Amino acid sequence: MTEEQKTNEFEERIQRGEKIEPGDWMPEKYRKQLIRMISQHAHSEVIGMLPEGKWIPHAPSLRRKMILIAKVQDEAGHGQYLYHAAETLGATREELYQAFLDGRAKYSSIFNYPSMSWADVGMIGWLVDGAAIKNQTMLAQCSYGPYSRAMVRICAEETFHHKQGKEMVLKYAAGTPKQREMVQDALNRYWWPSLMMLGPHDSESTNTPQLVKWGVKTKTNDEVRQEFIAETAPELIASGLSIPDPDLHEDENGVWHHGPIDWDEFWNVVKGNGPCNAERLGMRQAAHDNGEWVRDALEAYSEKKYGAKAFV
Ligand code: BYC
Repeated sequence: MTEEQKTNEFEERIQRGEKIEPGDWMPEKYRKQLIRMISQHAHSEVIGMLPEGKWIPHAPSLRRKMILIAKVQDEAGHGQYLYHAAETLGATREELYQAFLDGRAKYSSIFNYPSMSWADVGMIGWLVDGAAIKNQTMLAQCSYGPYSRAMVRICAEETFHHKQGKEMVLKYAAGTPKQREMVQDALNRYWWPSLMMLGPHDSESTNTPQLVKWGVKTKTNDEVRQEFIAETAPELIASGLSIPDPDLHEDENGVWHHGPIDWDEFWNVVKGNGPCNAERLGMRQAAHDNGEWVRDALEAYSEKKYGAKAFV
């Protein structure tokens, strides 16, 4: 079959709703797009442990500490499933991770904002995990089998993360004046970056048309953002907190409208100039360097015992 015939057959499979599996023929662009997206997603999960992980020693109770440790551990697990999914496309973990450490690969903009108080932990759970679930529920329908299956499990776990965040914020919103002030401040800082994390406006989203055509995404960035606002805004308003957007309102048809998003800020963060880009990558690099002896020891053990390289 010619390349064109193979591509037609591939696209017909996608239109029939079939999953594409690792050994199947796929256009090179499809493979590259998936490696890009899945590895960026994996890096986001790994770097996403930092803003919340920082607060583990400061948790106000053992219950909150246990929940937060479990959440952060889940993010490490998500990174692992996702690196595995990317490996099924022929990429190696080492090359993907190196691109991340070198700053050549992107990761989610949201993790380049600081977590400045304990209330941020709750707000990240409600807003960041909430936005992530909206995007990832869509990706669970993705045409690539391993990614879509990873998303089903990840979404189940993210749902717990989302609920713990909402529970925390609602409690503090109804708590002491200081607690209320802390969650309001967290909302003021995290609202806009949470809208931005769902990707640029559709007119700037260069990858969406191809990804939608190949069933990787089933919705555009703006569609997912709209769903997120429609679900989250009424609940936040009901909690008595104030969303930092004077233009935000629901029209008579139940459609939510928001004020202008500062896309200059978004692109600045994506380009590496956000408030925490350097700190986050520096911490990942240090953790990677500190773990070198573990990787070396595993490799030496595996070489000796099995005569083969261990994948760590
Ligand atoms: N940050 O054409 P577009 C989590 C880039 S982690 C940085 O719309 P696409 C969690 C984009 O890569 C959640 N860069 O892209 C973890 C592209 O540049 P390249 C992370 C961004 O791929 C711990 C360019 O802008 N979720 O849940 O169609 C604790 C043009 O964009 C961002 C995922 O990674 C951004 N926010 O759509 C708590 C999900 N947005 O690569 C929670 C998987 C865009 O062409 N990824 N860019 O040089 C996706 O669904 C899609 O990649 C996106 C962007 C919707 C994010």
